[in-house]
Amino acid sequence: MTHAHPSHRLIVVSNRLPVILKHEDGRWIFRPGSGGLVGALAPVLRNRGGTWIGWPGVVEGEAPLLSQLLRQATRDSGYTLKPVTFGAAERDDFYHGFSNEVIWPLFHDLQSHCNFEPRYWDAYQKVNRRFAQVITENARADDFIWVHDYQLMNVGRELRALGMSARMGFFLHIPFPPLDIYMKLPWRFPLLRALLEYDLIGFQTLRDRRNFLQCLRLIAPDLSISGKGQVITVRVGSREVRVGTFPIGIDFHEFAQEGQSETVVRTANHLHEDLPGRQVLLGIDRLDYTKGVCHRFEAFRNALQRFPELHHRVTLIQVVVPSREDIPKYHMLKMDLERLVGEINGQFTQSGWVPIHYIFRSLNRTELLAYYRACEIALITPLKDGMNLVCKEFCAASSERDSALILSEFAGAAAQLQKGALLVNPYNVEEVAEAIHRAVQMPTDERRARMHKMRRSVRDYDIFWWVDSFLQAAIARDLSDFPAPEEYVPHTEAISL
Ligand code: GDG
Repeated sequence: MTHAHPSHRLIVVSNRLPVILKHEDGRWIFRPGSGGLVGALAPVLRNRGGTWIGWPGVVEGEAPLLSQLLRQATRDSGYTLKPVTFGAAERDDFYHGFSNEVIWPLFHDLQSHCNFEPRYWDAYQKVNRRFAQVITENARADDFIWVHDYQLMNVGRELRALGMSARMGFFLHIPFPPLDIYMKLPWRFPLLRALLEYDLIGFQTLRDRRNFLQCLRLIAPDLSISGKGQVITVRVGSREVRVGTFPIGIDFHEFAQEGQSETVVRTANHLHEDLPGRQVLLGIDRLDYTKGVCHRFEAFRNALQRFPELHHRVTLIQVVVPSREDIPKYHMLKMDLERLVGEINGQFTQSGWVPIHYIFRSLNRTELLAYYRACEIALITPLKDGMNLVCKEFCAASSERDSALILSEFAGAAAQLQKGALLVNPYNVEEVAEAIHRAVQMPTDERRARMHKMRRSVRDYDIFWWVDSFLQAAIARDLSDFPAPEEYVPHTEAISL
């Protein structure tokens, strides 16, 4: 594998550092963070040398000797970690406030969930400035700075204000909303201008990039675009900015191998033994209203009402991983989910069959893989999702012969998996119910053919491809080497006028 400019150091910046700081038995310890991003970026950081900058999970004053602890934690990793710290109140307004009560709902098209509190914007700017200061202290002019996600959109502008001349890229992990929705944001123009300070801006899908360019036309009516592939060039006044589409992937081989390991297969068999003769549907999501779990439960109820032959034949296992519970909307969602599970199970349970198994906790890695392996049908129906990695992990870890995927057309992954998944509109509970019915009856040959296509795509466009193509796009001379990825266009029913 090639990595762009191996001689240039890489500075990765994300809201959280890739380690988790914990206070256990009276002392502070670090646990390595898991997840695709760490796994893919760590080798690049090691090869090129570099630094990861982010919040260590504690606020100012909570953990003394933090820098020393971080040095110890990464002694053998081949790269350094630098913490960005701030006070508890700032953290609340920046993270819970602006990031998760303004940008998160708005960028997922849920403007009614937004709390446009002016104080939040001040904290967002301040904390982004703080990140920029720490980057400036640690970066050189010939480094490449790669900033991640919606919490840090302003960092580029703050860096330029501090005189930073290094090249900088930004990747947005969540969707970018359509113009009409973006326009609701009280701080819409400064935020767009801030994004333009990056040299490369990456989105998950062509849909997100198109939305962004439409918004850009508002502040730059003379916008000129060249190229039409994966990476295009936008000239705004005197600046030239590259804008690309980089659908994030997973470490396919790791999931495929671990999915077949003895422990996982044993645990999976054990899980299925409790559900003899059933087809098991699986949902795994963070507690989040964008993941569409309430609509999913309604669709499952609709399926049980309309297709009684499914009784005793299907079970839905829904895992919800606790997240952001101190935000009121998340707390309310938790209560709605519990009420719906109670209602639906109360309505349909019969001796020997409980339709929904609801798990509210996070799973360890073996359990996660065992659920992927044990369940025949993944039911992934977010109302909107940047990509959704759970569906890709399911494709990699499950058995090709027996598995099927029902996927929301509003997940970023729909573009890539459209030839193999049963795509649904998650708001249309009858359509989702019919897809459940169809998936349960799908013959093995069809399952295998569909899953084969999806696995090939998840394998070819994995997390290493993603890192590599982003870093290449930052420096490549010829952008025609970057072909445009597939796009999902909903099927329309022909009408005659
Ligand atoms: C954001 C964007 C975009 C889940 N439950 C457990 C567990 N997980 C892991 C999964 C997966 C990850 O968490 C969830 O990733 P998603 O992509 O589904 O969703 P977000 O957290 O919302 O991520 C999203 C992503 O960024 C990457 O760009 O795809 O659209 O919203 O990896 O495996 N892991 C363990 N136990 C669990 O219970 N160990």
